[in-house]
Amino acid sequence: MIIPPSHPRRESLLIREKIVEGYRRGIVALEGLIAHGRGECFDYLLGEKTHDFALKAIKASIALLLLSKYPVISVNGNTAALVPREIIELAEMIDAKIEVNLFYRTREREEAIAEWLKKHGAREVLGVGEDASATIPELFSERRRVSPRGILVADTVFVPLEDGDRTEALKRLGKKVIAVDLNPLSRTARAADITIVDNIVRAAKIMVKEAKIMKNKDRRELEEIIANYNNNEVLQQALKTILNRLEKLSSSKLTIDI
Ligand code: PTJ
Repeated sequence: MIIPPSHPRRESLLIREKIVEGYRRGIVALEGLIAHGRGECFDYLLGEKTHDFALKAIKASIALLLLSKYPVISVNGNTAALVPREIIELAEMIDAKIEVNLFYRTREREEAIAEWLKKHGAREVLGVGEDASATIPELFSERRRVSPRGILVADTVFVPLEDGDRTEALKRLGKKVIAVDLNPLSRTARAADITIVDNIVRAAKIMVKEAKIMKNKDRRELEEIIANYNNNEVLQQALKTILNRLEKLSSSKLTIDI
């Protein structure tokens, strides 16, 4: 679909096209289109920009990933369709494994995602076919199948666009969990150690940039960033931002461009 450069919702429509294209390529699940719509709604409420609370969470995430012994980036259909390059760049920066982990798992989608990531420069993609031979206990969705060289042995798992059950299951296994979720009320957002309330499209770019800068910081500096981080406060700030924005808008004359 051709979206004219002058279209006021161009950015949002281009992102939507990536998701639709991902669906056509067999990367995104049909349900992924619905999940994207929910994300769009929260992004709208947040003013479609990266707020300070998200930046704080991004910095804490990079600090944690750099300090981790075995970080793994868990990739689903939506993430692969939206930010394949950024995921690979980030993995290189922080020396992390990339693993495909799907809620609506099919062999075809696992392979399509791995192939898509490799096309964008990934050298190794875990969690495909027989490689997903281990299971996370107490988890009933197809997300329970993980790679014994990846999520199973990870100390920190970065799970953009996750479902709440698995975040809780990973926490019970003693792992640190970093999530990206535009919905500050979701179970994932509440259960993760660090929640980046931002669109993965914006957040992933900033994560790569921050990783490049923070890679040179010493351990003590990184530990201090984590020690000063409070995820509950970040979620409260996200909700307050939505609240204040709506409060302001509801008491002023509404124009088309909110
Ligand atoms: O590829 P699969 O099979 O693993 O399936 C992936 C989806 C996303 C369909 C699956 O995990 C799912 O159903 O997720 P949920 O429970 O709908 O949660 C997705 C969360 O991501 C929601 O809270 C959305 O608000 C949020 N979200 C959607 N798009 C974005 C987003 N957060 C950040 N950036 C986005 N672009």
